[in-house]
Amino acid sequence: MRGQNYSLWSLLKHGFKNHQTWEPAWERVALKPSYDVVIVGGGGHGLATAYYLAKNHPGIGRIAVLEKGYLGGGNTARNTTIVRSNYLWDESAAIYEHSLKLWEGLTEDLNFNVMFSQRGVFNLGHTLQDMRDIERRVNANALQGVDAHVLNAQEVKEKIPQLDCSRSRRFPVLGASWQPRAGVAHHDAVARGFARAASRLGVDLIEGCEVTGMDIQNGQIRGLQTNLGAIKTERVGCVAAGHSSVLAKMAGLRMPLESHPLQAFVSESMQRVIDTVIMSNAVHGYLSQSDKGELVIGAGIDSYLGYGQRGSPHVIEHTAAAIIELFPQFSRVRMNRQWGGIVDVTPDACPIISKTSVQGLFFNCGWGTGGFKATPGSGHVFADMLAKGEAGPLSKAFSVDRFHTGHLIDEHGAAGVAH
Ligand code: FAD
Ligand code: PYC
Repeated sequence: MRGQNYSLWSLLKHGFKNHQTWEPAWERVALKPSYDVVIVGGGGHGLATAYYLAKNHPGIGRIAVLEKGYLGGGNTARNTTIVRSNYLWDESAAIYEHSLKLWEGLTEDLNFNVMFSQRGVFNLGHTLQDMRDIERRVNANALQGVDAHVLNAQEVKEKIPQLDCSRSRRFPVLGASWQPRAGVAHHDAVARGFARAASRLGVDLIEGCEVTGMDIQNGQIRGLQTNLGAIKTERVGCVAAGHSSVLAKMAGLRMPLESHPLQAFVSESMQRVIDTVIMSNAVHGYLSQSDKGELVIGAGIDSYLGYGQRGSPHVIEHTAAAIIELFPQFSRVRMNRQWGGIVDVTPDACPIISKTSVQGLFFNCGWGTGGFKATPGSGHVFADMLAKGEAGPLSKAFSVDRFHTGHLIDEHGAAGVAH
């Protein structure tokens, strides 16, 4: 939209012209018979991978992103946009902090406003054990160079006056961890920004293109079958979130993943009442307020496995109860919309960024309930892996081999309420 005039008159003029004079954000191209690198999955991570691959590795050749639906229409369109890096273990804090640093310059880098708002994230503690876990994590963050603080109940109340901090609550607020540089970004803007920038660097973005099979000969990937025809390629990066195990099966691989529904919902629009992000593992809910004024609310995964992008009503009921426990006044707010995504959860709540036993076939998956915050960092390190064929310093701990060697990175605590 560079150079567009945003006056009301201009908006009306373009509206009546049915946007015909608008420059498309990315080029629509036909699928070619062969590519040097193919990325399967056109969510935020796949698009970021394509962008950094084209930008940082210009000699890599022709790149395509194949998306079975529309770009950014999976979990990218469905998540609640929380961005933070306050994880417990060095390996995960490092990759999420790398991502947070990229978020801080992303709007300028893409020349597209991704609406990154560093409004801070609070993780509330309601028991002595919660507070000990918070102190441990914040101390770890201090050593890792991640900005995080322990606040007591009074300090929390000063920063979030609407929060019910009375001692008589069933789960009284004893304190919180607070990451001031954390916040939210706009999910659609992120996908569109990466898509536009990747397209301008010559990446083919193919929507409505479902990968249905893999052509593997002598342990090397040679091509892909799709609903739009077969293509030849010797390097494939699968970034398909909730469908990663389906793709792995096409290659005869078994990934340690479970696909679960994860739901969220929003209220009617209101004046600004919440200017930060609040999460509570104990009462089990989280919320922020969107720029439109809606309360954006979520909690945990539905416990059953499935590929349906919807969830069960009892999860919504428990989530609403948790939010009312924290903010009794919101019991009077009407809820507007509910939806679900499909998230791919690993046993240690950490991602898999890995080569596989098939030469040329790589997976970036298992971000579970927390991958939106990783979008730029994940794309950046995965592009590097696809270009060099090997893990780099930030991705090497996330090899799928850790489930054989036992070098797990248990982030169930910091992965938080949604896990
Ligand atoms: P997706 O956007 O799902 O992209 C994967 C793409 O692969 C999809 O578009 C899909 O259509 C495509 N695909 C699948 N199979 C094929 C195939 N065979 N051929 C071609 N294409 C294929 N994370 C946070 O950090 N903060 C949050 O606040 C947060 N909230 C969440 C709330 C909800 C309700 C949900 C559902 C998720 C949330 N997440 C959050 C998690 C986050 O959304 C995901 O971890 C992240 O979006 C996954 O990466 P992705 O964006 O590339 O996935
Ligand atoms: O990872 O911070 C997170 C998160 C919040 C809600 C869903 N995921």
